[in-house]
Amino acid sequence: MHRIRFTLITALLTAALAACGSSGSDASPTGPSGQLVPSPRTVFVRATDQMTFAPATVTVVPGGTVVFEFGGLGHTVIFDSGPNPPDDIPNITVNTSITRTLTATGTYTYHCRIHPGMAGTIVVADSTTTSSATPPAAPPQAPPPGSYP
Ligand SMILES: [Cu+2]
Repeated sequence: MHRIRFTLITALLTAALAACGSSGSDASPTGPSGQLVPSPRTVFVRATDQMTFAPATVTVVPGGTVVFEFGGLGHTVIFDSGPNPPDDIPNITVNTSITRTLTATGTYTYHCRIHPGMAGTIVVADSTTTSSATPPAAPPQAPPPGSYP
């Protein structure tokens, strides 16, 4: 008797795990309420005193410019990847702004040479998809009849 019950539970667990594994395949890159908006021609990235690039990820049109704004704490910008990365800003730079132009569509990553973990991403694309801040709420579900404990 116990043996049959154990087998049944094992079968149910296996089915549940299989369902979990297959549920990730239908994820679409854009949410149902995502909206395409044109990318800006110029974006500003601050190299902050908190050792971050802010915002960490920006999107700009092909041929657009990224303005790196340096404050009182020195930073560098070293490009790591991307289809056609612009020149690095290899020298420790303070209190100025330096512009870089990105021509080729794609994703570019960069980092600061002197601050481990200080990194950012530039996406070069004609448009970007907004992510909806408030996903549509599921309608409240009434309990099935006769489900009182
Ligand atoms: Cu830095």
